[in-house]
Amino acid sequence: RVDVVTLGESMILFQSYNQGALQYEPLFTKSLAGAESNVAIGLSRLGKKVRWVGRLGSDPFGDLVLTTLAGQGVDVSHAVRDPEAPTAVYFKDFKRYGDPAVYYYRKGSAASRLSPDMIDESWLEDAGHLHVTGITPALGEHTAPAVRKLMELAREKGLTVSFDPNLRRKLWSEETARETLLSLIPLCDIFMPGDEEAEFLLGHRDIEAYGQAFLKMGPKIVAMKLGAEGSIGFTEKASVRAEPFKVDRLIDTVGAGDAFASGLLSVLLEHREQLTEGLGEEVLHEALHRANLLGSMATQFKGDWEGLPTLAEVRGVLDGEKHITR
Ligand code: KDG
Repeated sequence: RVDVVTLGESMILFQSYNQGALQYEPLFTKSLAGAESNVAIGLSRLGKKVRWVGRLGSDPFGDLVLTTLAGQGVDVSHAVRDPEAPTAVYFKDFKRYGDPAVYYYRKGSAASRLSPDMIDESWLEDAGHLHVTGITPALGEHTAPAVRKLMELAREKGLTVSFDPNLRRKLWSEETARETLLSLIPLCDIFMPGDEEAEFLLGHRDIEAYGQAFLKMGPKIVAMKLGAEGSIGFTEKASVRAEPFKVDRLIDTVGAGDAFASGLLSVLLEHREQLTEGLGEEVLHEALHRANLLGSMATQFKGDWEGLPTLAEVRGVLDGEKHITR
């Protein structure tokens, strides 16, 4: 049984070794990145069975994506190789203040060539849940209908679906982004925007009102990230706030939202029956609390997912369970 299937583009990430300005940095470290594979790794470390599906070039970087994910316990047996297009790469430019800037080299990549006719039912075999993000629809001419088709198929097959809008303004126009992201919200059960993404989608600033506005579109749960303020969750019956965790050394914010998604889903999927019948406030709080912890942990390590915890480490922090370190 597979707990979660996710579809997305995974790339090779180059980060400056000394965290200096990109153009003057002579040394780079090479790693894996991609919002959906970050979630896959996060969930796998928390003990869930996860399948990552995506298109990669028939090149060494495609091999590296697969071996890294497989090494993290993620099932990559349904990944597709494209002999005619490359695996994408991207660079992270650390800034003295604020979020790192990212530079993508992904136009024409294998993943950007995804189209609805390539969606394969077998990707969802034996699975309970599908997780997708708003990055994939932005990648190519036919990727948005492809994501829509997979979400529809998942619903038909009785899977629950989560959707993180992951707005990436560098990938598409604001108008297309807004229209496409809004059109996919009705196809998910769990919607997880950040407050700025909510403002972008709804066109006004009112955090308390966002929950009901999105719930009206179809999802059963809205889990909203508030950055350093923690998070807030909404169901038809309740709104629940979860406090943030202290971040001692803020190093890299990229990947924090994916860490949040892993923490959230790892709890919610333990209560799958409640996802459709109505989620209790306690479970929602526990999910947001763990999601906040993972988000804060991700920001304290260089790299998108390297700092993500195992279930034992999460229990160590949250329940004070002793974790022997030496
Ligand atoms: O959420 C982290 C992602 O932004 C990063 O891994 C790269 O997938 C990526 C993207 O498209 O921005």
